[in-house]
Amino acid sequence: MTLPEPPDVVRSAYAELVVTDLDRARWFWSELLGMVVQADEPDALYLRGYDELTHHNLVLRAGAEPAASYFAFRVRTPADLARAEAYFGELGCPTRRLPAGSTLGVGAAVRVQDPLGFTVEFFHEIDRAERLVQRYDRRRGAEIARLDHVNIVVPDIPAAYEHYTSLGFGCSETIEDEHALYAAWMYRKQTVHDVAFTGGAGPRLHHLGFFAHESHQVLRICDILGSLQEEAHVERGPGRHGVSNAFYVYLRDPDGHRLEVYSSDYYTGDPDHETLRWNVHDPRRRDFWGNAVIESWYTEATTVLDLDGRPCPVRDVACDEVAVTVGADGFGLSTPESAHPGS
Ligand code: 4SX
Ligand code: FE2
Ligand code: CA
Repeated sequence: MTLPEPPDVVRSAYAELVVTDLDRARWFWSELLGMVVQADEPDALYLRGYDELTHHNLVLRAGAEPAASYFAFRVRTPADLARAEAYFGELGCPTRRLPAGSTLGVGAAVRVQDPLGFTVEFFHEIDRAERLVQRYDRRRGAEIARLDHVNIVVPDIPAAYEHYTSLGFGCSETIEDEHALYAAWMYRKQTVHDVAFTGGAGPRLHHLGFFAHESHQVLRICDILGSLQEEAHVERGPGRHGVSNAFYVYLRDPDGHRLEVYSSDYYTGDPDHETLRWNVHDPRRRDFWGNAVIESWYTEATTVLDLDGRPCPVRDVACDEVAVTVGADGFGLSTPESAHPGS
């Protein structure tokens, strides 16, 4: 199939999470994590990081069940909205035009249900926000700077890789072996990723990755959670990723939505940037110090909603590498034998 020209995606920009208790969500995301409240409505909060110069990186919307409504990519020009509509229309995906203001602070947008089953928004115009880069006096918690990436759970990693390659994304890193692709990190902005894939029953949202500049900000939010006896919000880490080299911690918000505080990855903007390929048996791939990944990180994720706000049914994993290969990308259970075959 020859597809029309895809929209020119600049970066991952924001996402909307449905939360069941907006006050508790505000406490977690704003008071503890330190995201800035940009706008406050009776049923929604609009939050951004300190470096962000646009209206928001996250919308928290009150609802009956936790879910992820959509995630959004900024596109380079207003004409890219029509490109998004034509491109996804040609793929047979449902598409919807949103008039300016449908999301507070955002201009006209196009929402699609993509071939992987996710509701994805494309927008160009968004209100400017006050520059807080050097308002050190206002910083709290993890001192979140901006949204860095979205990680999605998909049953078919090669299909996700092909889809985002067609959309013009580069691939910075993979986890693979001679038989299969287990995970991939793909970018439009000049960092390791805007989107990455975790294998499992999907479509589901795995996590939102928020950028902090320095590793001490990752440690500080862990210390704060410990002091408040809120340590149950810490799910995985802190640690150093093999993939991306980022210093990280994964937290779960009061509704179980997973977020990552992600700091200090690297530049990928050269045109001949090469993909770094990790073997699935390398114990350093997901934690450079070889710490095991806990099971919930692989299995638990957030329900995603379709264009009409209904939960998307999930499809099970096509080829479960955990079941077929001892020490593969499952539960961090690499054995010495699988890490160094034959030794
Ligand atoms: O667990 S991995 O080291 O593969 C990893 C997970 C690397 C970068 C990420 O952003 C991530 O979520
Ligand atoms: Fe991540
Ligand atoms: Ca824990």
